[in-house]
Amino acid sequence: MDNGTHYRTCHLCEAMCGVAIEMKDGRIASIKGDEEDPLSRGHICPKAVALQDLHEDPDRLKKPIRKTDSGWQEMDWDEAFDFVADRLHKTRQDHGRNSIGVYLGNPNVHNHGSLVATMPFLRAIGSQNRFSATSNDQLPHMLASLEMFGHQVLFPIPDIDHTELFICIGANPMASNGSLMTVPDFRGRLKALKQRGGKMIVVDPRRTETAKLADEFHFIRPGGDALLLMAMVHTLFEEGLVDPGPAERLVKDVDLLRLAALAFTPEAVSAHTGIAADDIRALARRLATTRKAALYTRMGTSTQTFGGVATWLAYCLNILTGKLDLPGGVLFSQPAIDLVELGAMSGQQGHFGTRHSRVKGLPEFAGEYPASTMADEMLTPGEGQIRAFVTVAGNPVLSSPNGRRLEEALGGLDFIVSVDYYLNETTRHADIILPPTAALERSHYDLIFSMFAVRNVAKYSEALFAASPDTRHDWQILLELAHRLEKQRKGGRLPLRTELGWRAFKQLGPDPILDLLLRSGPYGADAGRARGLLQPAVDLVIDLLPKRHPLRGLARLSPLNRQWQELPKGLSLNALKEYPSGVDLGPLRPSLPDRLFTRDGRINLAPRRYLDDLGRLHDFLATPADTHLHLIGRRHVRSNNSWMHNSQRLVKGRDRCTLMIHPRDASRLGLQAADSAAVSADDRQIVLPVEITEDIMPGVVSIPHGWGHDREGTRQSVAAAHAGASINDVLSDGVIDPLSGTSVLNGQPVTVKVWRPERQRKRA
Ligand SMILES: Nc1nc2c(c(=O)[nH]1)N[C@H]1C(S)=C(S)[C@@H](COP(=O)(O)OP(=O)(O)OC[C@H]3O[C@@H](n4cnc5c(=O)[nH]c(N)nc54)[C@H](O)[C@@H]3O)O[C@H]1N2
Ligand SMILES: Nc1nc2c(c(=O)[nH]1)N[C@H]1C(S)=C(S)[C@@H](COP(=O)(O)OP(=O)(O)OC[C@H]3O[C@@H](n4cnc5c(=O)[nH]c(N)nc54)[C@H](O)[C@@H]3O)O[C@H]1N2
Ligand code: SF4
Ligand SMILES: [Mo]
Repeated sequence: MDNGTHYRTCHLCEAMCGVAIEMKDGRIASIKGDEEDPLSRGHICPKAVALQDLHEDPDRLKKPIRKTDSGWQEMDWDEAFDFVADRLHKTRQDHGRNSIGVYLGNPNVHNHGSLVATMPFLRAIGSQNRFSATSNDQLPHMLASLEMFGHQVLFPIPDIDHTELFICIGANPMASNGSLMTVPDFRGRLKALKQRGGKMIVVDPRRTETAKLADEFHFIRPGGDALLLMAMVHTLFEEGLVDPGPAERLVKDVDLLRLAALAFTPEAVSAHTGIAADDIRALARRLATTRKAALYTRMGTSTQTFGGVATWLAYCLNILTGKLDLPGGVLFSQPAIDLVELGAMSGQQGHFGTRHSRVKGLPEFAGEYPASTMADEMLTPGEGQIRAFVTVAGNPVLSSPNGRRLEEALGGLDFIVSVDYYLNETTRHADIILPPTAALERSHYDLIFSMFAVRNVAKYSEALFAASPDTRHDWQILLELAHRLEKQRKGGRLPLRTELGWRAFKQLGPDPILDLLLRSGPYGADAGRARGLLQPAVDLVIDLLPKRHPLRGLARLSPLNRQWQELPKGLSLNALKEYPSGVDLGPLRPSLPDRLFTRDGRINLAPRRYLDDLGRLHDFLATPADTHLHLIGRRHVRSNNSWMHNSQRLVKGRDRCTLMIHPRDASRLGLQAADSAAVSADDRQIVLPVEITEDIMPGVVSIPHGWGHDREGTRQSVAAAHAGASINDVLSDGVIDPLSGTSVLNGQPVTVKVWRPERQRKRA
């Protein structure tokens, strides 16, 4: 496009903001919020400019590069694909299929092409040694959804636009713009909430940007959430405040939950949480007695020692107080492409613990092992040891705990290929890097985040720039590798039908699939006259067939499902192209009991796994609170995980990679404002500037993740000049939530000391 305005969705975080990109003479002249976007209504954050910076970044790779004795050398695509397929195939032949490890990073879920191509790619690799950012992130939410609602991606979304009480625990939407709650312009939505008389309560070990806007704020000791939430459940039962409302007839095992919470009185948990018993009781009462209320938890409660139990209890609290399926409470979304129903139709509701990792015996979730055990699987010899590794859009060296150990493990592998457009802390270990096209060179549809949005919307963005012929999209790279690997596996030739299938897939790409899914989805074409004939048949199928029958799934998904008949109709890819700012599909609305996927059609309030983990919670309560400093993470609105520090406009200004510490702790340790501190645990240590602030709870220190760009041999010049230190170089990969396998990224104990470079050097 030469001149004019291009509308699209920003893909950088989960918020799905609409952007209006002004083009002049083939270049981006400005990036602004799109006022017409039905969800973001003109909001963008400072990161939106990075869309341009990423596109124009001279460090961004455009051609495959291969590591040689004389440095990195560019390679042709065809040659590169053959090279990778040969090496992976050889590893598979020599050491078995599980000898290939795969790590999928976060940007994959912001990329519909990758999502469509990942499945065939993983199938072609055929290894059980799969990992992703999930186990450093939202796994406990997926597990709770699977155990309670029968589907791993069916999340209750806070109806922030209609609620009157928003309780936010372990999340900082003012910085993150929401997670498992796509909520662009959180500030504006909060303002509207307050204008209608609503309130926000925040619980966090740090007085965050969100906490500063709260009507009520409580510091909580890291890892204390399960106890806090248990005591709230206890209070509800004790004071007769349990009333599941819309979900009344669906919930089961309420009594088991009551018994489980018996010992956890607010008084008993007060010391371990740092919250007064009266405040805990008041919190439970507020939730119960405010009709339209939503309790929301995120990273701080999921990536910690009791991540599994805490997330489950948060779901329980919403259900016990009648907030589930209530407008203004928490509801399931109804996206235009319903991956929940599509997953269920193909038997992909999810699974957990069907097999266990080789070295530590940790449970798989959704076919993946915990990222914390990746290095174990590379370093421990034996049958099934990882010898070759594939990373796709991931930077686990900075994003997984104990990054240095992971680097050591990567260094010992036979072969690594990375699909990534940066030569960074992880990909520098690769033998070959396959860079995809830039985001603005591909079309965009949010398959995942549309499911988490606080309003149902659909939007398709066409590519802004044409991809040059000598580049490949992520989906093309993945499909090409998959095709070649499959061919190799079959001895060099595929049966004609399979071969033609691959070719057609590679020719078409993901967009025709989008079109098909949109048309056949709940907002798809109006059945018109066909309805008269087909409706009775569809009704019959839905009524008569067993809950999990694929035909029933198909019927439910179709525009002919009566439940969705009042929905707007007529979506298709072409229809969406007519509305470049997106289409509003209305607010979240009740969907129970139809949207449950449990076998008995009920909500399981007390799944066995969680009850089994309560012994550990009792033990924790019985042990006196320890006196260590506890390390937590943090996010900043101008940063995004590990990969946006190469934009000068985003990193400029004051150093943000600091150790936040309370004045009381600082003075005890002799730390002053201009000092650097050494933060350590076992033999791991990093050094970074201190930031003394009363905004952090005494006994707690905070470091953001995604920094540590001072490693040798990377090619991100701006990031290297703003290196910071990686919190994951201190965090242990041996500490996980044993229930779910999630990494403990918040609440690990650390030692902090003043760092005096001169003296240290002399001594050394
Ligand atoms: N201590 C601590 N650790 C954390 C967290 C924390 O809060 N504290 N947060 C965790 C969370 S929530 C997450 S999601 C993870 C993220 O962990 P990862 O997904 O492993 O890491 P990212 O930093 O998102 O790195 C993304 C990589 O993808 C590349 N990339 C970007 N866009 C594309 C694309 O379109 N295609 C391809 N092929 N590559 C692309 C980037 O260059 C970069 O290398 O980090 C986790 N780690
Ligand atoms: N600007 C920006 N936005 C982002 C990202 C980013 O890196 N930068 N990353 C994106 C990604 S991948 C994700 S997953 C989301 C995450 O979205 P959020 O979950 O909202 O992000 P965080 O800022 O990590 O919020 C976690 C909060 O938990 C607190 N906390 C730490 N330990 C505990 C604890 O034990 N208990 C309690 N109650 N709280 C605790 C922390 O102080 C912090 O305020 O953000 C997304 N959006
Ligand atoms: S909040 Fe910022 S990074 Fe996230 S989608 Fe909106 S503009 Fe993009
Ligand atoms: Mo994340």
